[in-house]
Amino acid sequence: MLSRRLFARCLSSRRVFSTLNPVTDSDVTHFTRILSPSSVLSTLSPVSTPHDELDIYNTDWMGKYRGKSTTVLKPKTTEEVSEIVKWCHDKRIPIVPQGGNTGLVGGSVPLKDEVILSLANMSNVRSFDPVSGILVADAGCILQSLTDYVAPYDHIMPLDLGAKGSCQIGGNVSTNAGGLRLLRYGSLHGSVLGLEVVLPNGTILDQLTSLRKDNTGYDLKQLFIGAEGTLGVITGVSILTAPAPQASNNVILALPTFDNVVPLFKTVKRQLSEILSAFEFIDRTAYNLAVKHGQGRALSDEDVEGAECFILVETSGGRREHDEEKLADLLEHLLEADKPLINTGVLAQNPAQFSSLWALREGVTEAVSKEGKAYKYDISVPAATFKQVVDTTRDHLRSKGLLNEDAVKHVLGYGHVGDGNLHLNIVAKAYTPEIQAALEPFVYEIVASHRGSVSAEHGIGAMKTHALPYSKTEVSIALMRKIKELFDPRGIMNPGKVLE
Ligand code: FAD
Ligand code: 2HG
Ligand code: ZN
Repeated sequence: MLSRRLFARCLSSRRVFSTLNPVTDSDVTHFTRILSPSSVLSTLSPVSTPHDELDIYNTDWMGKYRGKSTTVLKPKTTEEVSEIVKWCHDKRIPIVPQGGNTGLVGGSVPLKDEVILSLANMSNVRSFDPVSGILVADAGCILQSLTDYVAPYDHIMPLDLGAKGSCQIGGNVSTNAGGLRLLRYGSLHGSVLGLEVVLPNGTILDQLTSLRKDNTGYDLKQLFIGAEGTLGVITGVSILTAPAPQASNNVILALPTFDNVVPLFKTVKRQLSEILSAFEFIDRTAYNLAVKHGQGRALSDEDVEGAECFILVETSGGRREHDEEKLADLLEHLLEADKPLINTGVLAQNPAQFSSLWALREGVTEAVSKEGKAYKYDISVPAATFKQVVDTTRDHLRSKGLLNEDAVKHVLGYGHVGDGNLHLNIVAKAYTPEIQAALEPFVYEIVASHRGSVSAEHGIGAMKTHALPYSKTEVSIALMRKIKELFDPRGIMNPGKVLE
């Protein structure tokens, strides 16, 4: 029998789709007329793509969410996007915009048989000004390729994440991705200067300005940052890149107890001040999994002995000698304190070691996916409570008899201490209703008890629509609904995502 909550969700999903239509053969015929042949994949006539060729578009990165779309469209220009959206608007056909499909909340794949509008063929840099650092690019540009593009001009992208090799800048903006550089460069709400968006009726909204300052009324672009494709399709992004640091270094610190994390953060902030660029947390279970699955080079047994958790500190500054001296002073201070906050620190000695230490942290998500099926809770809670949240969740699963090799194998935490963002991962043998029921609303109630956020940086997608009230007031949700209604009265844009 369906639980009441599941039943309510089925009803609301039925309501969202009740006025929408599936793609037909005649729609596909129309798409083949307005797009080049390679831009239309459809199991329907007259294209008849084999079903399995659509699997990668219908399935999310974790293999947790699966849609049943018959049709994937891959336009090459903003005008083509506009024509597709206008047609879908007129025919009331729902659309899921898709970037690199690395999202972790089920937002990038259909709930049913929506058209998938992939931005993969829109991957040109439109302009770059090496003086201001302003980059204007198609939404389908892969983050790593943009990083490579600006590197010869001594610039870096203001964001970096483990999925950089696949995720697209349009997807990053649509999810308001945080990542590993937020501590230094702030959120995309600050670094995105302008957007070009195809609205749900096909109109092109050109706000692709490259102005640092523009106080001309409501800042509409902010609404699309983090909208997860529910208000329109982002086709172009203007973003402020940062001057590349002249020197970067990193160190992994092994801590005897989690209790030292917050005092350590205070000390590191004070001592490194302007050169501190990342302060990332990995608990022992996360570290062990990263090592087990070959992410980065393991520290020596001696270095990890007695460590309850690890902190990766990165510095980025203007003068190598100055930065190295500051980092060395910090390590000395930490190790020689009367009551040391750390057991040891492993400092990168060359670029390969620098990358390898980062790989230990960035590779946790990949390692977790190799270990099993992950339930991911990307939450904002006070940094001092990270361990307590992980432990309480583990104890709760144990009390339900679910902590064993056949159900939940590991409960672990890692994330961005500086941003108060914990990634609580529950690694199971398989996704099951029992584990799901044990985790929710349990985890969301913990978050609410800290007045935290149920989504710090990954978004709401399909996963957390029901959990929105744990972090947003009724008044806020009602306003969000009005905004959705204003932009998309027919409800064709990514239905069932963000709002139920
Ligand atoms: P997709 O997954 O394709 O889409 C995500 C959402 O955006 C969907 O709702 C989709 O409909 C919408 N969308 C995509 N493109 C457009 C567009 N052009 N216009 C309108 N809507 C669009 N996230 C973080 O925040 N920080 C991290 O550190 C981080 N690390 C990760 C590491 C790994 C290994 C993985 C797999 C994921 C990680 N993520 C992280 C999550 C994910 O990579 C980000 O959410 C990323 O920004 C998604 O980009 P994408 O191009 O893959 O978007
Ligand atoms: C990270 O910080 C990402 O590594 C992914 O946001 C987190 O997989 C996760 O839970
Ligand atoms: Zn993260």
